Amino acid sequence: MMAKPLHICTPLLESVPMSKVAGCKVFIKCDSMQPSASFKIRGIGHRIQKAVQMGGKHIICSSGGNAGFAAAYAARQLGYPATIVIPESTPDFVAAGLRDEGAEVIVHGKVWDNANEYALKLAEDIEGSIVIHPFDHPDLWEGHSTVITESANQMPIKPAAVVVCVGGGGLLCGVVQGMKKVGWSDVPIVAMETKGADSYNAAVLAGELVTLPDITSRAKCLGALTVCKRSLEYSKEHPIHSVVVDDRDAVNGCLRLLDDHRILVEVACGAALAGVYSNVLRDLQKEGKLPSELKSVLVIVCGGSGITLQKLIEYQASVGL
Ligand code: PLV
Repeated sequence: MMAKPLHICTPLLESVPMSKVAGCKVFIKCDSMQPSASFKIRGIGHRIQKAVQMGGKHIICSSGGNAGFAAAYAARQLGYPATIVIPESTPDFVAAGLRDEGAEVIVHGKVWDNANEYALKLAEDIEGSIVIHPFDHPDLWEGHSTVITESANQMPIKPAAVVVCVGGGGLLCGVVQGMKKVGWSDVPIVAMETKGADSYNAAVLAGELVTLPDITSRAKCLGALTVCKRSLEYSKEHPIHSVVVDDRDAVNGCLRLLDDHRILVEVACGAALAGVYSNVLRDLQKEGKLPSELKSVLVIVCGGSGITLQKLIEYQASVGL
């Protein structure tokens, strides 16, 4: 029997301000309320519970921050040591938060991909260690799928589209799988990224995995140089519209959500919010990619710990808002 999940059931709210912008009912799934501040605990929690059942004794996780937060939280809850490897782009206050969760923190490399190489090497020297990948593992996707199965129970009507952001594609894989489970396989997904972290869009356009030369977006948690293979395969099995916005749109999404709902999220999450606030849905409707009338839309508010009010104000100034 599987142990009790480490994630919580988060609120699903009808957003009146966002509905006004989109011209249809917008529901937000508030995964920023998770104990680790993002959806990540769903998949990471499930993956770690299974891994320790199989004999894992020490959790190692390479992360832009949030997968690490989830791993550190899960390890502490389950009573195992955790080592989290983060790149230099992860803010210091996130590293401090990880240490407060009881994890050992190692800063290595410029972007997540460098931190991941280091984590894999580290694992060779720690007996009983298990390396938790932040976006590429079937157990992780299984855990992430609960964001949809839960939403399906909470939504008064079936959505006409689901909006979600894409980093390495783990959340996207979980969303597709969850949608399969609840009979939403016909519902299009709008997969949002920022310019400079658009590895999914590059892969979809090329029809094969593409490795970006660098991550230049402020949305560092969308910053996987290459997405997971499964996410690209799903682009051929499920209706998915890949959309890239500017950092300005993503930061604007964060600012608007804060004013509209008093919820503070990372720029990574702001990319998904731009789906509504930057009229991406309306543009897709105009292009005939989404039905001209949408009854309702579900937006996954994935959250993120790498943000403070001060940092958001700095981002606001730096993008000229
Ligand atoms: N962040 C990963 C990868 O970073 C991490 O290690 O935390 N929204 C937030 C707030 C996130 O933290 C992430 C992933 C995503 C969205 C994207 O999820 P994914 O990677 O499953 O597509 C480099």
